[in-house]
Amino acid sequence: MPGTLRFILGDQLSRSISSLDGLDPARDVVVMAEVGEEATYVPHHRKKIAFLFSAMRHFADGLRGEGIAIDYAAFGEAGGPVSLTEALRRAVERHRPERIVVTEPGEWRVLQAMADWSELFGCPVEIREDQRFLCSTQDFADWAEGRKDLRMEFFYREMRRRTGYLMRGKDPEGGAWNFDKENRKPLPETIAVPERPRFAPDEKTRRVLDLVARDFAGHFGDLEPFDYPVTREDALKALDWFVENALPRYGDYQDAMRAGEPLLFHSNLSALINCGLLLPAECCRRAEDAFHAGHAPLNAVEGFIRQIIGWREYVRGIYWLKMPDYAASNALGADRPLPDFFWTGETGMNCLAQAIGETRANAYAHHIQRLMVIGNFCLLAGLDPRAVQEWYLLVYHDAYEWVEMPNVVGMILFADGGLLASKPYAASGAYIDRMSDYCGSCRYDVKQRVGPDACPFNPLYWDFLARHRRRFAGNRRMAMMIATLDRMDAAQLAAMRATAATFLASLR
Ligand code: FAD
Ligand code: DLZ
Ligand code: SF4
Repeated sequence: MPGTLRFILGDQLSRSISSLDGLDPARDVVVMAEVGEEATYVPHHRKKIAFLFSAMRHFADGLRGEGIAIDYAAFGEAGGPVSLTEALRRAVERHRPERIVVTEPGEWRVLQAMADWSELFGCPVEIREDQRFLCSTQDFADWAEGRKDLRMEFFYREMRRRTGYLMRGKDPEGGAWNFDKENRKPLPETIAVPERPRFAPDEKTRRVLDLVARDFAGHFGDLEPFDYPVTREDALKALDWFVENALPRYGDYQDAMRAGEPLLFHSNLSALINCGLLLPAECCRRAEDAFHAGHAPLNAVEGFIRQIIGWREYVRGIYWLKMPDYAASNALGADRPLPDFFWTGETGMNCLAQAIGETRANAYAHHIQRLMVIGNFCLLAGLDPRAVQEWYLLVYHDAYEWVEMPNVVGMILFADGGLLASKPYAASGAYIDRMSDYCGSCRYDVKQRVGPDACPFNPLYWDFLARHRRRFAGNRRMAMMIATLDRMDAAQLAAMRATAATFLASLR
Protein backbone atom coordinates (compact mmCIF):
# COMPACT_ATOMS: atom_id res chain seq x y z
CA MET A 1 0.00 0.00 0.00
CA PRO A 2 1.43 3.46 -0.87
CA GLY A 3 2.41 5.56 2.13
CA THR A 4 3.61 9.10 2.71
CA LEU A 5 6.58 10.79 1.07
CA ARG A 6 8.37 12.97 3.61
CA PHE A 7 10.55 15.56 1.93
CA ILE A 8 13.40 16.96 4.03
CA LEU A 9 15.36 20.02 2.89
CA GLY A 10 19.02 20.65 3.53
CA ASP A 11 18.30 22.98 6.45
CA GLN A 12 15.82 20.63 8.10
CA LEU A 13 18.25 18.09 9.53
CA SER A 14 16.56 17.59 12.91
CA ARG A 15 15.26 14.21 13.98
CA SER A 16 12.34 16.05 15.62
CA ILE A 17 11.42 17.97 12.43
CA SER A 18 7.64 18.13 12.10
CA SER A 19 7.65 16.45 8.66
CA LEU A 20 8.80 13.23 10.36
CA ASP A 21 6.02 13.27 12.97
CA GLY A 22 3.92 10.11 12.73
CA LEU A 23 6.32 8.43 10.29
CA ASP A 24 5.42 4.82 9.58
CA PRO A 25 8.68 2.97 8.75
CA ALA A 26 6.70 0.18 7.14
CA ARG A 27 5.09 2.42 4.50
CA ASP A 28 6.73 5.84 4.35
CA VAL A 29 9.74 7.04 2.40
CA VAL A 30 11.95 10.02 3.28
CA VAL A 31 13.13 12.00 0.25
CA MET A 32 16.26 14.14 0.24
CA ALA A 33 18.10 15.63 -2.73
CA GLU A 34 21.30 17.53 -3.40
CA VAL A 35 20.31 19.79 -6.26
CA GLY A 36 22.11 22.29 -8.44
CA GLU A 37 19.42 24.92 -8.15
CA GLU A 38 19.84 25.25 -4.36
CA ALA A 39 23.61 25.27 -4.60
CA THR A 40 23.69 27.90 -7.34
CA TYR A 41 20.64 30.22 -7.07
CA VAL A 42 23.33 32.26 -5.44
CA PRO A 43 26.82 30.80 -5.86
CA HIS A 44 27.32 29.76 -2.23
CA HIS A 45 30.71 29.61 -0.53
CA ARG A 46 32.28 26.22 -1.21
CA LYS A 47 32.54 25.43 2.49
CA LYS A 48 28.83 26.02 2.90
CA ILE A 49 27.92 23.60 0.11
CA ALA A 50 30.34 20.98 1.45
CA PHE A 51 28.98 21.41 4.97
CA LEU A 52 25.35 21.03 3.92
CA PHE A 53 25.83 18.12 1.51
CA SER A 54 27.90 16.26 4.09
CA ALA A 55 25.46 17.01 6.92
CA MET A 56 22.58 15.84 4.66
CA ARG A 57 24.36 12.56 3.87
CA HIS A 58 25.14 11.87 7.52
CA PHE A 59 21.58 12.68 8.51
CA ALA A 60 20.16 10.36 5.84
CA ASP A 61 22.44 7.56 7.02
CA GLY A 62 21.23 8.09 10.57
CA LEU A 63 17.63 7.60 9.42
CA ARG A 64 18.62 4.53 7.40
CA GLY A 65 20.16 3.14 10.56
CA GLU A 66 16.73 3.36 12.16
CA GLY A 67 15.28 1.23 9.38
CA ILE A 68 13.63 4.14 7.56
CA ALA A 69 13.49 3.98 3.75
CA ILE A 70 15.42 6.86 2.18
CA ASP A 71 15.23 8.06 -1.40
CA TYR A 72 18.41 10.17 -1.62
CA ALA A 73 19.62 11.91 -4.76
CA ALA A 74 23.33 12.68 -4.48
CA PHE A 75 24.64 15.66 -6.45
CA GLY A 76 25.98 14.95 -9.90
CA GLU A 77 24.47 11.49 -10.32
CA ALA A 78 23.81 10.93 -14.03
CA GLY A 79 20.37 12.31 -14.83
CA GLY A 80 20.00 13.51 -11.23
CA PRO A 81 17.40 16.20 -10.41
CA VAL A 82 18.34 19.84 -10.80
CA SER A 83 15.72 21.37 -8.50
CA LEU A 84 13.75 20.47 -5.38
CA THR A 85 10.54 20.28 -7.42
CA GLU A 86 12.15 17.98 -9.98
CA ALA A 87 13.56 15.76 -7.21
CA LEU A 88 10.14 15.39 -5.68
CA ARG A 89 8.46 14.76 -9.05
CA ARG A 90 10.78 11.85 -9.67
CA ALA A 91 10.23 10.47 -6.18
CA VAL A 92 6.46 10.70 -6.67
CA GLU A 93 6.77 8.74 -9.92
CA ARG A 94 8.84 6.08 -8.19
CA HIS A 95 6.76 5.66 -5.04
CA ARG A 96 3.21 6.75 -6.01
CA PRO A 97 2.49 8.02 -2.48
CA GLU A 98 -0.94 8.79 -1.08
CA ARG A 99 0.35 12.15 0.20
CA ILE A 100 3.44 14.31 0.65
CA VAL A 101 4.45 15.88 3.93
CA VAL A 102 6.95 18.74 4.26
CA THR A 103 7.93 21.25 6.91
CA GLU A 104 7.59 24.90 5.89
CA PRO A 105 10.83 26.13 4.27
CA GLY A 106 13.06 29.01 5.35
CA GLU A 107 12.76 30.94 2.12
CA TRP A 108 9.82 32.58 0.46
CA ARG A 109 10.76 31.42 -3.06
CA VAL A 110 10.69 27.77 -1.86
CA LEU A 111 7.30 28.24 -0.21
CA GLN A 112 6.00 29.60 -3.53
CA ALA A 113 7.26 26.48 -5.27
CA MET A 114 5.64 24.25 -2.65
CA ALA A 115 2.28 25.93 -3.23
CA ASP A 116 2.22 24.38 -6.72
CA TRP A 117 3.24 20.88 -5.74
CA SER A 118 -0.15 19.41 -5.03
CA GLU A 119 -1.52 20.31 -8.46
CA LEU A 120 1.73 19.42 -10.18
CA PHE A 121 1.92 15.93 -8.68
CA GLY A 122 -1.82 15.20 -8.34
CA CYS A 123 -1.30 14.32 -4.72
CA PRO A 124 -2.16 16.11 -1.44
CA VAL A 125 0.72 18.10 0.09
CA GLU A 126 0.70 18.90 3.78
CA ILE A 127 2.97 21.81 4.78
CA ARG A 128 3.63 21.64 8.50
CA GLU A 129 4.81 24.38 10.83
CA ASP A 130 8.53 24.48 11.62
CA GLN A 131 8.35 23.90 15.34
CA ARG A 132 12.07 24.32 15.86
CA PHE A 133 11.38 28.03 16.06
CA LEU A 134 10.01 29.19 19.39
CA CYS A 135 7.63 31.71 17.83
CA SER A 136 5.49 30.70 14.87
CA THR A 137 5.08 33.08 11.95
CA GLN A 138 1.41 33.44 12.95
CA ASP A 139 2.30 34.28 16.56
CA PHE A 140 4.74 36.88 15.31
CA ALA A 141 2.12 38.39 13.02
CA ASP A 142 -0.30 38.51 15.99
CA TRP A 143 2.35 40.22 18.11
CA ALA A 144 3.04 42.76 15.35
CA GLU A 145 -0.63 43.44 14.61
CA GLY A 146 -1.56 47.03 15.40
CA ARG A 147 1.85 47.93 16.87
CA LYS A 148 3.46 51.10 15.63
CA ASP A 149 6.83 50.09 16.96
CA LEU A 150 8.16 46.63 16.13
CA ARG A 151 11.37 46.93 18.16
CA MET A 152 13.18 43.70 18.98
CA GLU A 153 13.45 44.57 22.68
CA PHE A 154 9.66 44.40 23.22
CA PHE A 155 9.42 41.14 21.33
CA TYR A 156 12.34 39.74 23.31
CA ARG A 157 10.63 40.42 26.65
CA GLU A 158 7.57 38.55 25.44
CA MET A 159 9.80 35.65 24.45
CA ARG A 160 11.51 35.60 27.83
CA ARG A 161 8.09 35.40 29.52
CA ARG A 162 6.91 32.77 27.09
CA THR A 163 9.97 30.50 27.36
CA GLY A 164 10.70 31.21 31.04
CA TYR A 165 14.45 31.49 30.32
CA LEU A 166 16.24 33.52 32.99
CA MET A 167 12.99 34.40 34.74
CA ARG A 168 12.30 34.63 38.45
CA GLY A 169 8.56 34.38 38.50
CA LYS A 170 7.35 37.39 36.53
CA ASP A 171 10.66 39.23 36.78
CA PRO A 172 13.83 38.91 34.76
CA GLU A 173 16.82 37.35 36.47
CA GLY A 174 19.12 40.07 37.86
CA GLY A 175 16.37 42.70 37.77
CA ALA A 176 16.89 43.77 34.14
CA TRP A 177 15.87 42.34 30.78
CA ASN A 178 18.99 43.31 28.95
CA PHE A 179 22.68 43.57 29.93
CA ASP A 180 23.84 44.84 26.56
CA LYS A 181 25.74 47.74 28.14
CA GLU A 182 27.98 45.20 29.87
CA ASN A 183 28.73 43.48 26.57
CA ARG A 184 30.87 46.12 24.91
CA LYS A 185 34.35 45.74 26.32
CA PRO A 186 37.43 45.85 24.12
CA LEU A 187 39.56 42.73 24.50
CA PRO A 188 42.79 43.34 26.46
CA GLU A 189 45.95 41.82 24.97
CA THR A 190 46.45 39.81 28.15
CA ILE A 191 43.35 37.69 27.56
CA ALA A 192 44.01 34.60 25.48
CA VAL A 193 41.41 33.16 23.15
CA PRO A 194 40.70 29.46 23.78
CA GLU A 195 41.69 26.92 21.11
CA ARG A 196 38.70 25.44 19.25
CA PRO A 197 38.08 21.73 18.76
CA ARG A 198 38.47 20.65 15.13
CA PHE A 199 36.29 18.00 13.58
CA ALA A 200 38.39 16.19 11.02
CA PRO A 201 36.53 15.14 7.85
CA ASP A 202 35.56 11.45 7.74
CA GLU A 203 35.38 9.42 4.51
CA LYS A 204 31.90 10.66 3.69
CA THR A 205 32.92 14.29 4.09
CA ARG A 206 36.09 13.68 2.08
CA ARG A 207 33.98 12.46 -0.84
CA VAL A 208 31.85 15.59 -0.61
CA LEU A 209 34.95 17.79 -0.49
CA ASP A 210 36.19 16.16 -3.70
CA LEU A 211 32.82 16.69 -5.31
CA VAL A 212 32.70 20.37 -4.34
CA ALA A 213 36.30 20.93 -5.46
CA ARG A 214 35.38 19.46 -8.86
CA ASP A 215 31.89 20.82 -9.48
CA PHE A 216 31.93 24.18 -7.69
CA ALA A 217 35.46 25.30 -8.52
CA GLY A 218 34.31 28.78 -9.54
CA HIS A 219 32.48 29.51 -6.29
CA PHE A 220 33.75 31.92 -3.65
CA GLY A 221 35.85 30.86 -0.69
CA ASP A 222 38.35 28.32 0.52
CA LEU A 223 37.22 24.72 0.74
CA GLU A 224 40.09 23.48 2.88
CA PRO A 225 40.84 23.12 5.68
CA PHE A 226 37.40 21.81 6.55
CA ASP A 227 36.86 21.08 10.24
CA TYR A 228 33.23 21.93 10.97
CA PRO A 229 30.85 19.41 12.61
CA VAL A 230 28.51 17.65 10.18
CA THR A 231 26.74 15.25 12.55
CA ARG A 232 24.38 15.70 15.45
CA GLU A 233 26.92 14.03 17.73
CA ASP A 234 29.71 16.45 16.82
CA ALA A 235 27.35 19.42 16.88
CA LEU A 236 26.54 18.55 20.51
CA LYS A 237 30.26 18.39 21.25
CA ALA A 238 30.67 21.86 19.74
CA LEU A 239 27.84 23.15 21.94
CA ASP A 240 29.41 21.56 25.04
CA TRP A 241 32.78 23.06 24.17
CA PHE A 242 31.28 26.52 23.77
CA VAL A 243 29.37 26.44 27.05
CA GLU A 244 32.38 25.12 28.92
CA ASN A 245 35.12 27.29 27.39
CA ALA A 246 33.82 30.42 25.66
CA LEU A 247 30.41 31.28 27.14
CA PRO A 248 31.82 32.67 30.40
CA ARG A 249 33.52 35.50 28.45
CA TYR A 250 30.97 35.72 25.63
CA GLY A 251 29.18 38.65 27.25
CA ASP A 252 32.11 40.89 28.08
CA TYR A 253 33.79 40.58 24.68
CA GLN A 254 30.78 40.11 22.40
CA ASP A 255 31.59 43.29 20.46
CA ALA A 256 35.38 42.97 20.46
CA MET A 257 37.59 42.21 17.43
CA ARG A 258 41.19 41.02 17.24
CA ALA A 259 43.32 40.50 14.12
CA GLY A 260 43.78 36.82 13.27
CA GLU A 261 41.11 35.68 15.76
CA PRO A 262 37.90 35.09 13.84
CA LEU A 263 35.92 33.51 16.67
CA LEU A 264 37.03 35.06 19.99
CA PHE A 265 34.34 33.93 22.45
CA HIS A 266 31.53 33.52 19.92
CA SER A 267 29.78 30.18 19.64
CA ASN A 268 30.08 29.48 15.89
CA LEU A 269 26.87 27.51 16.31
CA SER A 270 24.70 29.48 13.85
CA ALA A 271 25.15 27.12 10.89
CA LEU A 272 24.46 24.12 13.12
CA ILE A 273 21.29 25.69 14.51
CA ASN A 274 20.09 26.93 11.13
CA CYS A 275 20.44 23.55 9.41
CA GLY A 276 18.85 21.70 12.31
CA LEU A 277 21.76 19.79 13.86
CA LEU A 278 21.17 21.79 17.02
CA LEU A 279 17.89 23.10 18.32
CA PRO A 280 17.69 26.72 19.50
CA ALA A 281 15.89 25.66 22.67
CA GLU A 282 18.58 23.19 23.71
CA CYS A 283 21.32 25.82 23.18
CA CYS A 284 19.47 28.28 25.42
CA ARG A 285 18.79 25.62 28.05
CA ARG A 286 22.47 24.61 28.18
CA ALA A 287 23.51 28.25 28.60
CA GLU A 288 20.90 28.83 31.29
CA ASP A 289 22.10 25.74 33.18
CA ALA A 290 25.64 27.13 33.06
CA PHE A 291 24.37 30.31 34.69
CA HIS A 292 22.54 28.45 37.46
CA ALA A 293 25.61 26.27 38.05
CA GLY A 294 27.68 29.45 38.56
CA HIS A 295 29.80 28.64 35.52
CA ALA A 296 28.90 31.66 33.37
CA PRO A 297 27.83 35.17 34.43
CA LEU A 298 24.45 36.69 33.72
CA ASN A 299 25.65 39.23 31.12
CA ALA A 300 27.07 36.34 29.05
CA VAL A 301 24.09 34.02 29.33
CA GLU A 302 21.48 36.73 28.89
CA GLY A 303 23.41 38.04 25.86
CA PHE A 304 23.56 34.60 24.26
CA ILE A 305 19.91 33.78 24.94
CA ARG A 306 18.87 37.21 23.65
CA GLN A 307 20.59 36.54 20.31
CA ILE A 308 18.66 33.31 19.94
CA ILE A 309 15.16 33.87 21.32
CA GLY A 310 15.35 37.59 20.59
CA TRP A 311 17.18 38.49 17.39
CA ARG A 312 16.98 35.12 15.67
CA GLU A 313 13.25 34.67 16.15
CA TYR A 314 12.57 38.33 15.55
CA VAL A 315 14.33 38.56 12.17
CA ARG A 316 12.49 35.46 11.03
CA GLY A 317 9.19 37.04 12.07
CA ILE A 318 10.02 40.25 10.17
CA TYR A 319 11.02 38.27 7.07
CA TRP A 320 7.73 36.39 6.80
CA LEU A 321 5.69 39.44 7.79
CA LYS A 322 7.21 41.63 5.09
CA MET A 323 8.00 39.31 2.18
CA PRO A 324 7.96 39.50 -0.77
CA ASP A 325 8.24 43.31 -0.88
CA TYR A 326 10.96 43.43 1.76
CA ALA A 327 13.58 42.15 -0.68
CA ALA A 328 13.35 45.29 -2.83
CA SER A 329 13.59 47.80 0.06
CA ASN A 330 15.91 50.71 -0.65
CA ALA A 331 14.82 53.61 1.54
CA LEU A 332 18.14 55.43 1.19
CA GLY A 333 18.25 55.06 -2.60
CA ALA A 334 21.64 53.33 -2.53
CA ASP A 335 22.96 52.08 -5.87
CA ARG A 336 26.74 51.68 -5.82
CA PRO A 337 28.01 48.30 -7.04
CA LEU A 338 30.06 46.10 -4.71
CA PRO A 339 33.78 46.90 -4.91
CA ASP A 340 36.05 44.08 -6.12
CA PHE A 341 37.65 43.70 -2.72
CA PHE A 342 34.44 42.12 -1.38
CA TRP A 343 35.56 39.08 -3.38
CA THR A 344 39.32 39.30 -3.06
CA GLY A 345 39.71 40.80 0.40
CA GLU A 346 42.46 42.93 -1.08
CA THR A 347 42.13 46.42 0.35
CA GLY A 348 44.35 48.70 2.34
CA MET A 349 41.59 49.03 4.93
CA ASN A 350 42.89 46.51 7.43
CA CYS A 351 39.57 45.98 9.24
CA LEU A 352 37.84 45.05 5.97
CA ALA A 353 40.78 42.97 4.76
CA GLN A 354 40.63 41.00 8.01
CA ALA A 355 36.86 40.52 8.05
CA ILE A 356 36.54 39.65 4.35
CA GLY A 357 39.70 37.50 4.40
CA GLU A 358 38.30 35.49 7.31
CA THR A 359 34.96 35.23 5.50
CA ARG A 360 36.73 33.77 2.47
CA ALA A 361 38.69 31.33 4.59
CA ASN A 362 35.99 30.22 7.00
CA ALA A 363 32.56 31.16 5.55
CA TYR A 364 32.23 32.88 8.91
CA ALA A 365 32.69 36.30 10.45
CA HIS A 366 31.30 37.19 13.84
CA HIS A 367 28.45 39.59 14.35
CA ILE A 368 30.41 42.79 14.94
CA GLN A 369 32.55 42.18 11.86
CA ARG A 370 29.37 41.62 9.80
CA LEU A 371 27.63 44.63 11.34
CA MET A 372 30.17 47.29 12.25
CA VAL A 373 32.97 46.63 9.76
CA ILE A 374 31.54 45.20 6.53
CA GLY A 375 27.96 46.34 7.15
CA ASN A 376 29.00 49.80 8.24
CA PHE A 377 31.04 50.15 5.05
CA CYS A 378 28.08 49.02 2.89
CA LEU A 379 25.86 51.61 4.58
CA LEU A 380 28.25 54.55 4.44
CA ALA A 381 29.40 53.84 0.88
CA GLY A 382 25.78 53.51 -0.29
CA LEU A 383 26.14 50.01 -1.77
CA ASP A 384 23.19 48.60 -3.69
CA PRO A 385 21.01 46.62 -1.21
CA ARG A 386 20.29 43.81 -3.69
CA ALA A 387 24.01 43.25 -4.31
CA VAL A 388 24.74 43.39 -0.58
CA GLN A 389 21.95 40.88 0.15
CA GLU A 390 23.32 38.48 -2.42
CA TRP A 391 26.84 38.80 -1.04
CA TYR A 392 25.83 38.06 2.54
CA LEU A 393 23.62 35.18 1.42
CA LEU A 394 26.37 33.44 -0.46
CA VAL A 395 29.45 34.02 1.69
CA TYR A 396 28.33 32.74 5.12
CA HIS A 397 27.82 29.13 6.10
CA ASP A 398 24.76 30.06 8.21
CA ALA A 399 23.03 32.18 5.57
CA TYR A 400 19.44 31.59 4.48
CA GLU A 401 17.24 34.37 3.27
CA TRP A 402 14.97 34.43 6.35
CA VAL A 403 17.89 35.43 8.57
CA GLU A 404 20.24 37.16 6.14
CA MET A 405 17.74 39.53 4.58
CA PRO A 406 16.43 41.40 7.67
CA ASN A 407 19.98 41.66 9.00
CA VAL A 408 21.10 43.23 5.74
CA VAL A 409 18.05 45.24 4.71
CA GLY A 410 17.00 46.32 8.20
CA MET A 411 20.02 46.14 10.43
CA ILE A 412 22.99 47.26 8.35
CA LEU A 413 21.51 49.25 5.46
CA PHE A 414 18.49 50.95 7.05
CA ALA A 415 16.93 50.14 3.68
CA ASP A 416 13.55 49.42 5.31
CA GLY A 417 13.43 53.02 6.52
CA GLY A 418 13.70 52.14 10.20
CA LEU A 419 11.29 49.24 10.59
CA LEU A 420 13.91 47.09 12.30
CA ALA A 421 16.46 49.55 13.66
CA SER A 422 15.54 52.85 15.27
CA LYS A 423 18.66 54.45 13.79
CA PRO A 424 21.32 53.40 11.30
CA TYR A 425 24.32 51.50 12.70
CA ALA A 426 26.72 54.09 11.27
CA ALA A 427 30.12 54.66 12.83
CA SER A 428 33.39 56.36 12.06
CA GLY A 429 36.82 54.74 12.41
CA ALA A 430 36.94 55.61 16.12
CA TYR A 431 34.46 52.82 16.91
CA ILE A 432 36.53 50.20 15.09
CA ASP A 433 39.69 51.51 16.74
CA ARG A 434 38.10 51.25 20.19
CA MET A 435 36.80 47.71 19.69
CA SER A 436 39.73 46.15 17.80
CA ASP A 437 43.49 46.11 17.25
CA TYR A 438 43.03 46.53 13.49
CA CYS A 439 43.98 50.20 13.14
CA GLY A 440 47.53 49.92 14.48
CA SER A 441 48.68 48.03 11.39
CA CYS A 442 46.48 49.77 8.84
CA ARG A 443 47.83 51.84 5.99
CA TYR A 444 45.26 54.53 6.89
CA ASP A 445 45.36 56.80 9.94
CA VAL A 446 42.26 56.43 12.06
CA LYS A 447 42.74 59.90 13.58
CA GLN A 448 42.70 61.73 10.24
CA ARG A 449 39.52 62.84 8.54
CA VAL A 450 40.80 64.52 5.39
CA GLY A 451 43.30 63.57 2.69
CA PRO A 452 44.67 60.38 1.16
CA ASP A 453 45.80 58.88 4.48
CA ALA A 454 42.57 59.51 6.37
CA CYS A 455 40.76 56.40 7.55
CA PRO A 456 38.00 56.19 4.90
CA PHE A 457 35.36 55.50 7.54
CA ASN A 458 35.80 59.06 8.86
CA PRO A 459 34.97 61.11 5.75
CA LEU A 460 32.44 58.47 4.65
CA TYR A 461 30.62 58.79 7.97
CA TRP A 462 30.20 62.56 7.73
CA ASP A 463 29.42 62.38 4.03
CA PHE A 464 26.69 59.84 4.81
CA LEU A 465 25.16 62.06 7.48
CA ALA A 466 25.32 65.11 5.23
CA ARG A 467 23.78 63.15 2.32
CA HIS A 468 20.84 62.01 4.41
CA ARG A 469 20.60 64.97 6.78
CA ARG A 470 17.00 65.74 5.89
CA ARG A 471 15.81 62.19 6.52
CA PHE A 472 17.58 61.84 9.86
CA ALA A 473 16.89 65.32 11.22
CA GLY A 474 13.56 64.15 12.63
CA ASN A 475 15.03 61.08 14.36
CA ARG A 476 15.53 61.74 18.08
CA ARG A 477 18.23 59.10 18.34
CA MET A 478 20.23 60.89 15.65
CA ALA A 479 19.84 64.35 17.21
CA MET A 480 23.35 64.57 18.67
CA MET A 481 25.06 63.53 15.44
CA ILE A 482 22.99 65.91 13.35
CA ALA A 483 23.70 68.74 15.80
CA THR A 484 27.45 68.03 15.51
CA LEU A 485 27.15 67.98 11.73
CA ASP A 486 25.32 71.31 11.78
CA ARG A 487 27.98 72.89 13.98
CA MET A 488 30.78 71.74 11.75
CA ASP A 489 32.85 74.31 9.93
CA ALA A 490 31.62 74.41 6.32
CA ALA A 491 35.12 74.25 4.82
CA GLN A 492 36.03 71.26 6.98
CA LEU A 493 32.86 69.41 6.01
CA ALA A 494 33.48 70.21 2.34
CA ALA A 495 37.04 68.86 2.61
CA MET A 496 35.78 65.63 4.21
CA ARG A 497 33.13 65.23 1.57
CA ALA A 498 35.74 65.74 -1.15
CA THR A 499 37.92 63.07 0.51
CA ALA A 500 34.92 60.73 0.60
CA ALA A 501 34.16 61.41 -3.06
CA THR A 502 37.76 60.72 -4.10
CA PHE A 503 37.77 57.48 -2.12
CA LEU A 504 34.43 56.31 -3.56
CA ALA A 505 35.56 57.15 -7.08
CA SER A 506 38.63 54.97 -6.54
CA LEU A 507 36.52 51.86 -5.84
CA ARG A 508 36.31 49.38 -8.65
P1 FAD B 1 27.02 34.08 18.48
O1 FAD B 1 27.54 35.45 18.68
O2 FAD B 1 27.63 33.00 19.27
O3 FAD B 1 25.45 34.18 18.77
C1 FAD B 1 24.67 33.07 19.18
C2 FAD B 1 23.58 32.77 18.20
O4 FAD B 1 22.63 33.82 18.18
C3 FAD B 1 24.04 32.61 16.76
O5 FAD B 1 24.55 31.33 16.55
C4 FAD B 1 22.76 32.88 16.01
O6 FAD B 1 21.98 31.72 15.91
C5 FAD B 1 22.03 33.89 16.88
N1 FAD B 1 22.17 35.26 16.39
C6 FAD B 1 23.03 36.19 16.84
N2 FAD B 1 22.80 37.38 16.24
C7 FAD B 1 21.79 37.18 15.38
C8 FAD B 1 21.10 38.01 14.46
N3 FAD B 1 21.40 39.30 14.30
N4 FAD B 1 20.13 37.45 13.70
C9 FAD B 1 19.82 36.15 13.84
N5 FAD B 1 20.42 35.31 14.69
C10 FAD B 1 21.39 35.83 15.46
N6 FAD B 1 23.05 34.99 11.18
C11 FAD B 1 22.73 33.84 10.57
O7 FAD B 1 22.50 32.85 11.26
N7 FAD B 1 22.62 33.75 9.23
C12 FAD B 1 22.86 34.83 8.43
O8 FAD B 1 22.75 34.73 7.21
C13 FAD B 1 23.23 36.05 9.04
N8 FAD B 1 23.49 37.15 8.29
C14 FAD B 1 23.84 38.30 8.90
C15 FAD B 1 24.06 39.43 8.12
C16 FAD B 1 24.39 40.62 8.71
C17 FAD B 1 24.58 41.85 7.86
C18 FAD B 1 24.50 40.72 10.11
C19 FAD B 1 24.84 42.03 10.76
C20 FAD B 1 24.27 39.62 10.90
C21 FAD B 1 23.93 38.41 10.31
N9 FAD B 1 23.67 37.25 11.08
C22 FAD B 1 23.32 36.10 10.46
C23 FAD B 1 23.64 37.33 12.54
C24 FAD B 1 24.96 37.02 13.25
O9 FAD B 1 25.99 37.82 12.75
C25 FAD B 1 25.32 35.54 13.16
O10 FAD B 1 24.24 34.76 13.60
C26 FAD B 1 26.52 35.24 14.03
O11 FAD B 1 27.61 36.02 13.67
C27 FAD B 1 26.85 33.76 13.95
O12 FAD B 1 27.98 33.47 14.69
P2 FAD B 1 27.90 32.71 16.08
O13 FAD B 1 27.12 31.47 15.95
O14 FAD B 1 29.29 32.62 16.58
O15 FAD B 1 27.06 33.74 16.94
C1 DLZ C 1 21.64 25.87 0.88
C2 DLZ C 1 21.30 24.53 0.27
C3 DLZ C 1 22.17 23.95 -0.66
C4 DLZ C 1 23.49 24.56 -1.00
N1 DLZ C 1 21.87 22.80 -1.25
C5 DLZ C 1 20.72 22.17 -0.95
C6 DLZ C 1 20.35 20.97 -1.59
O1 DLZ C 1 21.04 20.47 -2.46
N2 DLZ C 1 19.21 20.37 -1.23
C7 DLZ C 1 18.38 20.89 -0.30
O2 DLZ C 1 17.36 20.28 0.02
N3 DLZ C 1 18.69 22.05 0.29
C8 DLZ C 1 19.83 22.70 0.01
N4 DLZ C 1 20.13 23.89 0.59
C9 DLZ C 1 19.18 24.45 1.55
C10 DLZ C 1 18.01 25.11 0.82
O3 DLZ C 1 18.50 26.16 0.02
C11 DLZ C 1 17.00 25.60 1.86
O4 DLZ C 1 16.30 24.49 2.32
C12 DLZ C 1 16.06 26.59 1.28
O5 DLZ C 1 16.74 27.78 1.02
C13 DLZ C 1 14.91 26.89 2.24
O6 DLZ C 1 15.42 27.45 3.42
FE1 SF4 D 1 39.68 50.24 9.40
FE2 SF4 D 1 40.16 52.86 9.42
FE3 SF4 D 1 41.14 51.36 11.33
FE4 SF4 D 1 42.13 51.17 8.88
S1 SF4 D 1 42.21 52.94 10.21
S2 SF4 D 1 41.60 49.47 10.23
S3 SF4 D 1 40.28 51.52 7.65
S4 SF4 D 1 38.97 51.73 10.91
